[in-house]
Amino acid sequence: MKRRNFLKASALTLASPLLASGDQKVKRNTQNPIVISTWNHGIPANEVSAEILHAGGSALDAVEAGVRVTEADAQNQSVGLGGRPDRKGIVTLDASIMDSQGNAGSVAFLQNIKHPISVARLVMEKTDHVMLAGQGALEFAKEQGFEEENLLTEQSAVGWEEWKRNNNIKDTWGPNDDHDTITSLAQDKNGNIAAACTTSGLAYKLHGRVGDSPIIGAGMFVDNEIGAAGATGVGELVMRTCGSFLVVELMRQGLSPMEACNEAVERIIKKEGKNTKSQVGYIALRKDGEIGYASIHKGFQYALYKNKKNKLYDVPSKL
Ligand code: SD4
Repeated sequence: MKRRNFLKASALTLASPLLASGDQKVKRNTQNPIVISTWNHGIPANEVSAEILHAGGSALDAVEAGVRVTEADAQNQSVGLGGRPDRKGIVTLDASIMDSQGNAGSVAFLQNIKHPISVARLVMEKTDHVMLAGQGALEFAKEQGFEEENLLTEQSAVGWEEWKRNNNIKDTWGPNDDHDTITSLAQDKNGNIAAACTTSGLAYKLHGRVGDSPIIGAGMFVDNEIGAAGATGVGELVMRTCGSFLVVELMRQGLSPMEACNEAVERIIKKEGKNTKSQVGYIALRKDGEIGYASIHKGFQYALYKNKKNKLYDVPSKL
């Protein structure tokens, strides 16, 4: 093949799959709000998001309001108030948010603020930055009017004491063990997509540990031309594979949301081996409203609001 023809041919093979989902072949869903969230706490979160979407609100407002329900729920021990603490007994929170324009905001290692997702949104909207961490994030939150409060509930303190007594220091987490972040993806009546992710991270983690949830492209990612994806589970495995970004990019290359989630999980299994005890789950939402999901182990669930129904579904395991 002549050099010029070869270049032309390779450009075509590269370009066509890259455009597959971004072009007209995948039609944008409008007028039919959709929300997909991780785990069973996704149900009450979706309820709130759906109300906003049906009233004509934006996907961004919907995901923020939805995950705030989980953040405020003291019974939920993996997000916001009542989250399980780190090894030092301190609750540290990670959160991120992304809108349909590709704007993003996040906070990491934030303490004493119940709604990290709203702080993340203000980082996105009021600063030139994407991410604030630790003390700086706390100072920013306070400047924005957030009040400090103790997030360690009695229930979580008792769990931590018990964990210390058993000297149960472990560096891997089993399937669905001590982690269940909320990640939420929504599409509004205009067909625009946004995502939010918020967590207290892995229980009894090292002090200072930050997971995937505040990392754009790991915990969640939105490309309005294609769709969105979000993660839950052991963040280290998600970060090492740029999980949510990968799912969206695979959809861009023409994989269905389900195929994309499966491939992202398979890549983790390939690296970790089939004996891995760690759990990771993905959810995805393409711009035509089609969803995808996959997880390494059984136990992962997602809550889907679609066609005015809000239901919880089990995700089959890969292993
Ligand atoms: C983390 N991905 O901090 C979070 C925890 C989580 O389900 O999602 N648990 O690694």
